[in-house]
Amino acid sequence: MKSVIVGTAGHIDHGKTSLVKALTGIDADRLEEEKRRGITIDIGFAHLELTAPNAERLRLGFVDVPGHERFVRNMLAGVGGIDLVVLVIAADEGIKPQTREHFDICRLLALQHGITVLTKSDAVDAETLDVVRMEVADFLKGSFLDPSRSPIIAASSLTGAGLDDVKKALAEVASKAQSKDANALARLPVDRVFTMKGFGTVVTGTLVSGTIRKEEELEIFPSGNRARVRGVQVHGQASGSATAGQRTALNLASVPTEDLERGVILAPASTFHSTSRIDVKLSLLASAKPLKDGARIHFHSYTMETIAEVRLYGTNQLNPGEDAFAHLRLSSPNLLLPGDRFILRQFSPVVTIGGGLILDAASPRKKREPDEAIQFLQLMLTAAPHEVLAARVARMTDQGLPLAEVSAEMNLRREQAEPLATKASLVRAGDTLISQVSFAEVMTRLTSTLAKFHDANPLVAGMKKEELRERLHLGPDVFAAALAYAIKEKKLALAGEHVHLAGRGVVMKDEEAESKKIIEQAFHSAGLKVPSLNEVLANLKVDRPRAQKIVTLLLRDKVLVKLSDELVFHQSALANLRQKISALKTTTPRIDVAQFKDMTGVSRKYAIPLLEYLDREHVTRRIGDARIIL
Ligand SMILES: Nc1nc2c(ncn2[C@@H]2O[C@H](COP(=O)(O)OP(=O)(O)OP(=O)(O)O)[C@@H](O)[C@H]2O)c(=O)[nH]1
Ligand SMILES: [Mg+2]
Repeated sequence: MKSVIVGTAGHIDHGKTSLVKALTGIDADRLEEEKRRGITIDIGFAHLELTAPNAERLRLGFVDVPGHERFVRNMLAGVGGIDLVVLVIAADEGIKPQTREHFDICRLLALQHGITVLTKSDAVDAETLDVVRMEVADFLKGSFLDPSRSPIIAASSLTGAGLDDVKKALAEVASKAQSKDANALARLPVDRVFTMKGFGTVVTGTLVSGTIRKEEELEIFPSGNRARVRGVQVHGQASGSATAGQRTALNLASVPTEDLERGVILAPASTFHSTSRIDVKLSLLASAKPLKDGARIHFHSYTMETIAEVRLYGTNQLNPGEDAFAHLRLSSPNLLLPGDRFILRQFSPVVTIGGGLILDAASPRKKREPDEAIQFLQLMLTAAPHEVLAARVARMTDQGLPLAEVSAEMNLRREQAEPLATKASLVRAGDTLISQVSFAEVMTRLTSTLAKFHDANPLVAGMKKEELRERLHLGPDVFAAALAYAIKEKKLALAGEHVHLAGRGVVMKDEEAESKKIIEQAFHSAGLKVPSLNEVLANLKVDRPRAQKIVTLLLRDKVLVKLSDELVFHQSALANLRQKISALKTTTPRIDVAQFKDMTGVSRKYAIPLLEYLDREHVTRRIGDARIIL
């Protein structure tokens, strides 16, 4: 059965709630104060099943809104998720201020379907009804409710006249209206929160996309806290799941109620991010005052509202009836996505002045030239999805865009994002997408960084992988892909953990590697009583120049430490010495050369350079012929 959400709209007292009741039998005015005052204050709900002309069964969920000018913000909380509108105009009053304001809101939300009902037809004569009908037809001309494509029906909730025509027309438009996408990622903007005895926390809302199942874990925006769905109700009936286009109630487990209020949004956990910076296409109503750059306004989207600051791109002022690209900075963040519609109301006095379409909810922090921003947003507005993806990936340059972020930015499932990435000819670096241009730049930087390194370090095998990645400021995915590609292309090669340019770097042959081990071992086991370097080198399999090269490498890597031309120590021997001398501090704070010789067993020839080394290392300080231990 197709589920469609129908909203009412129209001036106060024009008969919206009465019409909903006459059609559905349900009184949508649920508050005691509403019943007492005879007006609607907050949104109310009802439902009706109908059969479409093509015999399709339809379930209409009604959201009845208040007409009072002071409750437009409640009207906005209800109208965000509707698929079609019933514009209600009382035949005895005609078009009034909130007829216009509600209708403006419907147009700004880009509603495509609806009908117009002239209520209280019993209260006027046929002639008056004709005049009102003409006035209304004129008012609707050129809009989505233009009389040529959408009926204007006179009806009376009191006598029942015209109600069948209203139902018939509703069934017809409802069957034409496009269903919300039940396969998309779920979003439930919450319009009511209450606790039920023995039941716990319940939230309700119009499920604007996707499907929510019992036992699912949802994330609450903007708090980021999690909630488990303990139960689902659709139009008051328990159900295993709710699908897009249904009035939905969820019984939530493990949620602090202070986390929940009208305006929060529930969505699958770990999928989206809250944002307070959005780029939009904004339209100013012809009836509004000019909107200046930097103006503060009230921002409404779905059930949320907040204050926002408008930054116009490329202009200082937007004139009535005009459009512009703009950046909105919201005073409280929430989950908003490209394609979402919003309404702007003047800061004070509070009247509806415009609205628009969100194009980018992942707007970069870094300052851009207005032209650059405008060009990007124009593309977001008009380009095909794979081009939009390409532009979003390109702006991330060499950082690339992880697939998880594609989901968050574009409101796509991974299965939808992957084919787009292929179509956009993007480079796939693990789970990250990067443009071909950026990837080529990474390759250039990779080889030039290594070339520089080799020039500066002719005797080193190459750069450590991690060091190279950090030097290039790359994420792990992009770095790994670039490295793998460069190796495949034989531009680079790996030697253990070291990366070097093909044909560069120091490559040890077997006997060299063995000699290196022998040298290291000789010095390591000698401790402080080191052999002469000549002696060690003479016993190696490799020739003298190559042996010298190996020693240079060991010195560079700080495995060996040179204290004078003839004296070379293993770093571990020196470390031991430093430790041993430091440990003496409490018992023998002062030592002379003789004591040092006794203690270490080295000759004077070794003792002096070693003590000078300790002075340099700030382990000791020379005073006359003695040393104090620091
Ligand atoms: N004669 C006549 N009176 C009607 C009709 N429909 C509604 N009324 C009366 O008009 C008044 C307002 O009706 P509501 O249905 O509450 O109007 P509303 O548009 O819901 O008002 P708000 O929600 O406050 O904006 C009530 O006193 C109704 O009895 C009708 O078809 N004929
Ligand atoms: Mg009402």
